[in-house]
Amino acid sequence: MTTLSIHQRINLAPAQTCHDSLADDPWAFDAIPGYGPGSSQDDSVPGFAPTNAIARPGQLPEAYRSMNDEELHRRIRQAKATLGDKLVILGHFYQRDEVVQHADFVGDSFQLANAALTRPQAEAIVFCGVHFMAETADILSTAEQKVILPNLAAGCSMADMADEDSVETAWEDIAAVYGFDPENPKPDAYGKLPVIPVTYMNSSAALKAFCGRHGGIVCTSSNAATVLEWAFERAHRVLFFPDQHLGRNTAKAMGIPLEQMPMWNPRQPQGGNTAEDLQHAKVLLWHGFCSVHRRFTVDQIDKARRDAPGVKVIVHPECPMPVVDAADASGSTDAIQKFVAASQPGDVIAVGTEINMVNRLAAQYPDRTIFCLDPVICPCSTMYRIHPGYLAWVLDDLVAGRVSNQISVPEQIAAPAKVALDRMLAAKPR
Ligand code: CIZ
Repeated sequence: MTTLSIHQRINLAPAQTCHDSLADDPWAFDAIPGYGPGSSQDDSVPGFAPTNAIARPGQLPEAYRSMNDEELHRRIRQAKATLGDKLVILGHFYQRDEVVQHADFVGDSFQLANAALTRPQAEAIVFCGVHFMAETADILSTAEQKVILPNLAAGCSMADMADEDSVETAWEDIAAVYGFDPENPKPDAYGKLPVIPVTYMNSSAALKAFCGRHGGIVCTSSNAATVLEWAFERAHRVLFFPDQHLGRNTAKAMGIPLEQMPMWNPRQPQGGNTAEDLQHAKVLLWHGFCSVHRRFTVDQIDKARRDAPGVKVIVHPECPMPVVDAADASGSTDAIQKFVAASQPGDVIAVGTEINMVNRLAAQYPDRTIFCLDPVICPCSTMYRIHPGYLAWVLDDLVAGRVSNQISVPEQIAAPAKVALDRMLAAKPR
């Protein structure tokens, strides 16, 4: 009988990809309203709201589409050298390596927005991430700094699952259920509000502003529990959007029973719930999800444990609850990074998050066996839309004194959004 090595068993070099056109350059599909090949390719794109970046087609000049990789990277390096400290390039953990190699900082959305604050002399912040991340960087940066998203079609399907109109409508329905004025909820005799809105960082600036205006707050995947505690000190319940899984996993870990976290479906009366359910509810969960993280399954974890006994499994809290429950640990991208850094040479670690980050960790720690739980290569399709061609183009334009693809959040949205972001910063674990 042939004995397979651990590498053969866990299939470290998966050949299958989730979409044939993954090898295509993004401009092949940029003009089509959709998320492009990758994890969210089957998600439907919502209406053409002004904050919906995906609705805007890519405008990459033809010259950059036909340039070879060597020329693109040469141009990027040259523009960086010319612009010096007037430029800072931010690369998200989920971004492809061809782009990340040029980043001054690599991290999660919030770390990157904060990293930009350490470069006040940078006149241009080029965010190699997705639309909501560039918006947050714009809100937190100075008025003089310009935030650039190299490809305006790089949206986020999860963020798009909660649009401002649906949330406003849901808020009015929720106010009717709990009997409060949606514009001016009042605390009861216990000093608590009926409901507080909490939005995940992965949401449009308009929804962060909604939270700012309605006594609410923003959370990231690394501080969601602290933020929920903050909210429960001030309110009886929380409306959590857009990611149902982060909301459910976090509230469950805090001891809230599942029956007290109904889903709120904005298309159904009372969100699809009975009056009794709603009276007992602690967390009303929006029906959004991340298309990358919902691909992870308990079967994949079982297989990893069979193939690699002793494997440590860590998954992102945007994964469905049974997956988080079956893993050894769960945490944000930063927590995953720290988990791997704290492991020992020889350890085997299966990770449930985006493939670019997992592959980068595997390359960073060659003395450990690090692999993605999902055997199919299926990157975040919206991050994928940032290609070196777009980076070279926006940088060449900067050198020529032009600002292309600027993300500028209007003041009437930025100000209340910052209120909700500042509340998050002020919230401390008990
Ligand atoms: O906030 C981010 O960057 C995302 C998308 C997730 C995380 O866990 O950091």
